[in-house]
Amino acid sequence: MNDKKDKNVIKLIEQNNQGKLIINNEALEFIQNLNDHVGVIVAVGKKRLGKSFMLNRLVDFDSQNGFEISHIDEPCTKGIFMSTKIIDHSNKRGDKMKLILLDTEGLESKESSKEWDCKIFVLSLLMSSYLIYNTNGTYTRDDLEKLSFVTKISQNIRKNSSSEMDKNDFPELLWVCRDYKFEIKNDDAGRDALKEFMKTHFETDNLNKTKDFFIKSFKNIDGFYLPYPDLEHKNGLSSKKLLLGIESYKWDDFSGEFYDQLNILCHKIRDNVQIKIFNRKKLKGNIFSEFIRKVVEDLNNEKTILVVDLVEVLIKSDANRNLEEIKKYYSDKLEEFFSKLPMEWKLMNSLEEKTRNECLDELKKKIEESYLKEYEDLFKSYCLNEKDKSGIFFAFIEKNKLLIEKLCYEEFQRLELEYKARMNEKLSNGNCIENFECYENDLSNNILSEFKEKVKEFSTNKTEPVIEFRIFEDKLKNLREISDFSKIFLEKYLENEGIVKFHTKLPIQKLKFFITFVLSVKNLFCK
Ligand SMILES: Nc1nc2c(ncn2[C@@H]2O[C@H](COP(=O)(O)OP(=O)(O)OP(=O)(O)O)[C@@H](O)[C@H]2O)c(=O)[nH]1
Ligand SMILES: [Mg+2]
Repeated sequence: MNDKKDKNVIKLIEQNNQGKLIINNEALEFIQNLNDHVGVIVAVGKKRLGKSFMLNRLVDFDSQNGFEISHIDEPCTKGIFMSTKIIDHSNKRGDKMKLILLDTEGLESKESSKEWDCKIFVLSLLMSSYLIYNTNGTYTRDDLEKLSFVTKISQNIRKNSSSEMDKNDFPELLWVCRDYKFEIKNDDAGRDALKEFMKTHFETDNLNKTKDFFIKSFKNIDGFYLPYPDLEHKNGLSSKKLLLGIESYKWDDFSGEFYDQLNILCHKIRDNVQIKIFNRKKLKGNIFSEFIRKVVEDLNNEKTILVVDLVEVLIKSDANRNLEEIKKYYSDKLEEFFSKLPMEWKLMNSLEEKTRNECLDELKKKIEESYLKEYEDLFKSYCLNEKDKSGIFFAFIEKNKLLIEKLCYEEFQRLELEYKARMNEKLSNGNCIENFECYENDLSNNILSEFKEKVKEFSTNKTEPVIEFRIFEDKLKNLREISDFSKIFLEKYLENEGIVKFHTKLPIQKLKFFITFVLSVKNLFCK
């Protein structure tokens, strides 16, 4: 089907011998793989009026590699051709999209039926986000009626059995008058004249219904006058010569009013082209390709076209797929970051937050706006479900908490042993009572600060589960505490063991304290 493999274009639609529309799957696959919103510029109108030439200029295709143009009086473009160069584009509002250009077969050629023309026209209206209606001379009733006829047919196209299309589902219209012979006062002259022309036409003929259909069928209506091609060439070739041999010249070689106005026209198109929207959803390549498939199928079967349900289902399944991808990315990143827990809470939180925001940004880029909130919430609850403290990040929080507790417990045990060992050593030296209190204080303070040092990095963020030093301090206090003071036991101990020679100058309370402490510690260590 595609006889132009080396070119920037491919056939998208052709006619079979029963007059049905046939889609080229290779071209559809190309659209399907455009993983981005698409802006679709379609040029439609009478044969032999420079449609292909204008589209080539729009994206700087030279005539060798772009849409085929010819200077003979035979229809050149047959069916619908599509650009296959990936064109990243931003319109004047900053909307980012991949541009698709569709060049259609000229209408009213002697070889084609009215029915075929109608299919091409309706298809152009439905597929485009920016429709260029190409006529010659000036705005005429005849041309307006042809366009109105198509908009009337499009009223048979419904979103689904209960809702009609509205103007948001249709493209913006740019009506270009080629070979305009009169003075063009300014760049807006074509637009102002079109407005005036439409107003008088609909009012004079009392065509309110037609007008309603017409107005409802376009997001916006704009017009442009393009003068007769008075091409100038640096080699001094005449305009006629140039037009006849246009295929062999380069854009840079041209100048003149026509060329300047053509460039202004192209600028206008690039500025205003919008993302293809259907049922208030911005379409991406994969959805748009299915949209085309469905519209073509219904047109071929002469059925009422019901496209919305299909589009909704496709957008939803695309959103689900994107969510799954993002979830996987998030989990993989978390696994990677937290393969070496325990980790400082502050660092752990910031790594998670960074990854989550990165994923949300990606989700925003990928998911249709009207579903964004729903899918953002789904993603957030996958990460952190505040309600029931579930979500994948909570699993890491829990793991970190346990590992930090384990680390602290082990550290505590190690220090406890050390404390006991040093106390034991001190107590076995019989002459310890005089400076016992100082010694014990120093030792426990050292141990406390050693512990703090060890676990400090895991306890920096007070808002998160932190290791409470208090727990350690309490344990240490327990270890040091004199709980069961017994004078009898004390005396007995002093008599029998005689390892502690108390200092008679010590006040009795302090003395009791030390001795009881010694006993309890000894008890503890002898267990
Ligand atoms: N009169 C006129 N000729 C033009 C204009 N722009 C381009 N041409 C010439 O018109 C001839 C036909 O151009 P195409 O771009 O092939 O026209 P088309 O509308 O795509 O033709 P079909 O594909 O047959 O419908 C070429 O020789 C062009 O150089 C224009 O604004 N006015
Ligand atoms: Mg053409």
